[in-house]
Amino acid sequence: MAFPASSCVGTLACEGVTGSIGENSCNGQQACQGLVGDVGANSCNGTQACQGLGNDNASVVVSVVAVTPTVGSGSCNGTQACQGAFSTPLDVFTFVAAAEKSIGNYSCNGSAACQSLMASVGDCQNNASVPAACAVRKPDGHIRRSGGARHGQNVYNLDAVGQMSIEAPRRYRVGAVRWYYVYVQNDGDAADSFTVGAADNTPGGSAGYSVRYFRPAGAEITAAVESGTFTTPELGPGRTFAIRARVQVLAGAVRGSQVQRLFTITSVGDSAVKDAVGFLMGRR
Ligand SMILES: [Ca+2]
Repeated sequence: MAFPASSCVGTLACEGVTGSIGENSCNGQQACQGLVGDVGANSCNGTQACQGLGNDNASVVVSVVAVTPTVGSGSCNGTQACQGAFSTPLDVFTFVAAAEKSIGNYSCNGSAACQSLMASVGDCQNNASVPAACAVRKPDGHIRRSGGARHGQNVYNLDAVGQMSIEAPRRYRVGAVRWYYVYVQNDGDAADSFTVGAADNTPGGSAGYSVRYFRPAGAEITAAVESGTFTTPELGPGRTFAIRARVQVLAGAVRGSQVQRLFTITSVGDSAVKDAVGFLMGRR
C-alpha cells in the first residue's frame, strides 16, 4: 500500500511495513525500521530511523526482491539513521542491485548514519552548508622558537615526531628567557575551534624552569593551557591562531637539565581528531 506524506512520524512508527511512503515521513526514533518501499524527501530523520530499510529478509526461495526503494533528499539524518539500508542478506538466491537504489543530497548526516548502506548517496559537499557529520576536521599544529625555523606544518601525529622545536641542550644560562610560538591551523573544510593542552613530558620533570602561555594580544592563559581547556576562537578553513610560550631558566635549574612540553591540539567539532607539537631546550 502507499502511505501519504507526513506518515509514520513517531517512535517505532510503521516498523516493518511494506509500501511507498510520501515525503516528510518516518521521522522519529526507530521509525520505519525494516521498511520495504520508497521513501520521500525529508524522511528517515531520527535516531535509528529507517534502519535496515529495503532489506530482503525473505526466505531462501525468494530469488529477486521486487521493490527497489529510493529515499529522497534531506533524509537519513540522525544517529544510526538508515544503518544497513538496502543491504543484502546472506542468501545465495537473492540478488539486490545496489545501484538501483539511491539516497538524495543533504542526507546521511549523523553519527553512524547510513553505515553499511548499499546505495549511492548524494554528495555531502552539495549541502548548502557542511553538516557536522560531513565536515573534515583537521587541526594542524606547528611550532617555532622566536627567530627559529617552523616545525610540523602539514605533519599530523599524536607524539609530535617531526613537529618539535629542539635546541641543543645546555644552551641557556640561568635567567635566560626563550619564546616559542605554537600555531593552530585549521586544515579542515569547515569552521572549527580547537583546544590546546600542554603536558610536561620532560624526562625526570622540569623543575627549575618557568613555562607560561599567552594569547597573541598578551593575556596570560597558563592555567587553561596546562589543564587542556584553552580553546581558540572559531577558525575558518586555512586560518591560524598562535599561542606564545615563555620559557625561563630559573636559578634552581640543574646544570645540563632540560625542559620539554608536548602540546596537543584537538578539534572541538570532532574530539577524536588531534595533532601535537612540542619544544625541548635546556640549561648549560
Ligand atoms: Ca602539524
